[in-house]
Amino acid sequence: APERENSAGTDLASPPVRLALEAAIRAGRARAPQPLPGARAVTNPADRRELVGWVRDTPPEAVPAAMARAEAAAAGWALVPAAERAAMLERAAALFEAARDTLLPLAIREAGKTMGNAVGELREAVDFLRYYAACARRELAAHRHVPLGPVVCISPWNFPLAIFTGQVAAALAAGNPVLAKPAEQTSLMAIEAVRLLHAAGIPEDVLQCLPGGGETIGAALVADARCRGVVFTGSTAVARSIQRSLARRGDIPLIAETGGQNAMIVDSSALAEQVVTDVLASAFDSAGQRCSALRVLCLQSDIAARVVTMLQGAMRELAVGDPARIETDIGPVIDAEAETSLRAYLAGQRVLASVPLGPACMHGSFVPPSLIAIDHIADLRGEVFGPVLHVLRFERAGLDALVDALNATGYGLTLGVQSRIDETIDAVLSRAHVGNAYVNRNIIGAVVGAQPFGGEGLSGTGPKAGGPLYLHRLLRRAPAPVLAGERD
Ligand code: TXE
Repeated sequence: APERENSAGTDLASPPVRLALEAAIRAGRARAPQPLPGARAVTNPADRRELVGWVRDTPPEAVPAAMARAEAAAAGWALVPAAERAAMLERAAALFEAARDTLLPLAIREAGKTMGNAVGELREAVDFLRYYAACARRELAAHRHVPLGPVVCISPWNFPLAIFTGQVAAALAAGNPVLAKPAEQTSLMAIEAVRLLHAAGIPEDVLQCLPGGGETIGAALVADARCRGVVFTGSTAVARSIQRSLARRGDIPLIAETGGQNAMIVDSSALAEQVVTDVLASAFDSAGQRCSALRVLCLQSDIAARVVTMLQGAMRELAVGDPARIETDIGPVIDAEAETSLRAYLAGQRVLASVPLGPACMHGSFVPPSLIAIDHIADLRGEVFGPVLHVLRFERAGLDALVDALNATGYGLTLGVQSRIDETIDAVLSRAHVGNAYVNRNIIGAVVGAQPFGGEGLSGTGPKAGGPLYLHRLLRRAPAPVLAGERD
């Protein structure tokens, strides 16, 4: 895959940027946010005593009025030329870049992102804005396309800026009014992003942000008869419930991106040092809270003991702690609930390695990055959304059966292969059912425009985000044409 361009103009390695970021975080900490009446407090997952801000959730009775506003704005927005809509998104991209001293500290303090991850988030959000703007200019400007109408965008907390912005930008570029329901844990980031999109010229009725609960506000938005399309990223269970809700109302398109049971298959020809570097990044970056993250490392028996020993050594060097410090490799998980459920999961396992947590982790939602031994793919139960990596041994003769077992989990998001034998790589790739495969590298990359991202089966519906087909799912499809004479 091509390397991502430094699109947000932010080079974290440069000392001025790092100093400015640290100063912005300090300033944010020093300013005690004013409590809003009827609002809930948002605290920093790295230190739950630190107040980051206040969010006023949408009352459920406000949903029909918001839908009515969106519906009333639909015709006018559809008539705005695609090139003008694109220009607004491009202006928003520039505003996002200019707001980095607000957005990066929020990603760190509200979502627990490390500095590097926060920068990556901002870059990806900006890339999505420019990419869908370019698609609209290229594909929608010359011909008339009919948008769907009000589109509901429901996003998760793990990429609170990138996924949120990507969903919204695509739906707007296609000419739809948007009702965006961000994850409860990361509403401040979404509110800030929407403020910038409005400042770029998107009318307030065309883009509304409705923070609040999933089962209350999210479900009510989806169930409203005026909702003409849904874009969702999150758990498979919620995606299913949305699908059921929409099924009662005919042909309402749903784009769902959900989780994965992602594996890396390493044969005995692989370069062990490369494997260790790639495994650490793929499994533990973002504290494992990526739908693409590596969950199960499959090692050919001949090489297994050596790689596990090397991983144990490398894990001792990982710095887990305050994500606002540049030297931190791994920050907290999103909240106390996630910490409790991950710790409960770890309690019953055969732990091969566990990174000890220092005093910096005392008041936050931290989980020790851990390596767990399993014997069979079928031992994996559901998606473990945190810094937990399972390790499994296989024999060369069992390679096809291993890939079949991975396919049988029903998920099909990412897969890595590490080998210096082309036949092995081809054998795995031609058998596996996955959306994105990575050969002799880490599996955390998705590059807007260059390497579109999305899975199969339980992992999502397609089309891939950041890819050429995405906008088309957000347009009304003409009924399938019937040739004269073919009717009964
Ligand atoms: O996701 P949810 P959560 C997976 C991962 C994780 C699990 C739970 O497995 O452990 O999801 O995370 C809204 N109708 N991923 O709880 O619950 C909700 O408010 C309509 C994978 O955050 O699916 C939020 O805005 N909306 C992943 C969004 O759905 C509803 C990223 C996602 O919440 C709703 C994050 C309902 N009935 C989690 N219930 C990835 N693929 O990257 C909830 N919501």
